Amino acid sequence: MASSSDFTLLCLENPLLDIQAVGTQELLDKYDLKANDAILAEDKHKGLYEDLLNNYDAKLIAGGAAQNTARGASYILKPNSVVYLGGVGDDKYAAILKDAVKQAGLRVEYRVDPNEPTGRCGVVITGHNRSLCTDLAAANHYDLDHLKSPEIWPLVKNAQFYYVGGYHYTVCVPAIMTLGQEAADNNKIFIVNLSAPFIPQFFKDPVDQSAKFWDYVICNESEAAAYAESHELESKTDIKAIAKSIANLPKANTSRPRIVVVTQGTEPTLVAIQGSDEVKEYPVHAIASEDINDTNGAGDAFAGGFVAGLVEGKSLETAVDMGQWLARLSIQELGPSYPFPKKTY
Ligand code: 26A
Repeated sequence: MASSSDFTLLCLENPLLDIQAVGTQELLDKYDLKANDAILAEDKHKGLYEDLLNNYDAKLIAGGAAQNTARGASYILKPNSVVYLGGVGDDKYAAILKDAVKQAGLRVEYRVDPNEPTGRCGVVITGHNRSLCTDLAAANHYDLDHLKSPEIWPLVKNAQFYYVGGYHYTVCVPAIMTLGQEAADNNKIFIVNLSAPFIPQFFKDPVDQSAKFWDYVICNESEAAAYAESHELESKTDIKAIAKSIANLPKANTSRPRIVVVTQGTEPTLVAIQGSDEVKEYPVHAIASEDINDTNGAGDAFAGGFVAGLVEGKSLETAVDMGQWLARLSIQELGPSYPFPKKTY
């Protein structure tokens, strides 16, 4: 039986199936992809998925950035802690996703679209880089009706932490605003991940509209730089200064300061706190290059560990360390996955 303290973390974004293979520069060139990037598929990319499956021995792996984070948080937290929302189709790809999340103990409440297939992300691995190319399909049809439905809204009301993947800014801004408002009105925690440079770059208006609700912002150095660029901040390269600027944006719930966490690959993770001049640095746990399987989902895993730390009421320092611990585990696995049998922090 679920109790009211269950499902305290509610996550929202785009459930996707990753079609992942080790590729070549030639493959990247063929589809005009950068080695390390995340984009939405255009017509010229549509052949990528079949190409990966037919010619590159691609594997099908559960993906979707915030779904990876939600699986990561439930990997750490006690059972029945995390619920994830997003849109899928009524097909075999959705069945693969459901199987994968079950293993991690994550509850999913999908909006099932009868007319659209489940979204796919083509993942081309070259060395330690990953190029992500997403065809959102059913994930693009997530809507406020689902969030506010009699089955889902009680889960929203019950949760104390909301985690929104930034990729959802391309899908359903009203759902993001509704969760943000709900958090601000009830002193709950609203966490956003900026997800990819194109989000603060091309979705600037909805990003800015919801910024007042952000209690925690998680991003990496290139997303921070893209934010600085599109917002014409004074420094476009000083990541500490950018983190401080985001931390000091106006905030709806003034009872706690905003916290901005910037990961920088193997460089130290930065933490800026609203109203504070100091930006703290936390070194990452080093990992031997030969132990890296691939970096697909490393940032999502960091977020999963970090958010699990917040839910468990850990200190900021411990939460960052939990993020780095989970990221380290995930990059040793194939795609955005975690080792089983489970390891404990
Ligand atoms: C809207 N877009 C582009 C996306 C994504 C996405 N998840 C949600 N929306 N593009 C890539 N991903 C996911 O990111 C993970 C790695 O961080 C991939 O599915 C992959 O699992």
